[in-house]
Amino acid sequence: METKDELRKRFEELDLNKDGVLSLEEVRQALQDYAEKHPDVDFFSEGQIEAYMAVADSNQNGVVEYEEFLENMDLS
Ligand SMILES: [Ca+2]
Ligand SMILES: [Ca+2]
Repeated sequence: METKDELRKRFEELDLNKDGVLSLEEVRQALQDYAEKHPDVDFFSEGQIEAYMAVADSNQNGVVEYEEFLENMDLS
């Protein structure tokens, strides 16, 4: 179980342009990194990335806020 500090750090690493939210492009990058680190995952198709984004972005404003990241993104 990660601590909140670690999750915050993870979020900031994923937030490449440091605007405080994760765009589709940043989520795509995060999923590609995840796939690289997990041999059982080949890659994420564009459809999978969009589906993931749709789940993570629960208020549907097109970006993933930190609160949504905490609730929905269990990348580790
Ligand atoms: Ca960002
Ligand atoms: Ca959102």
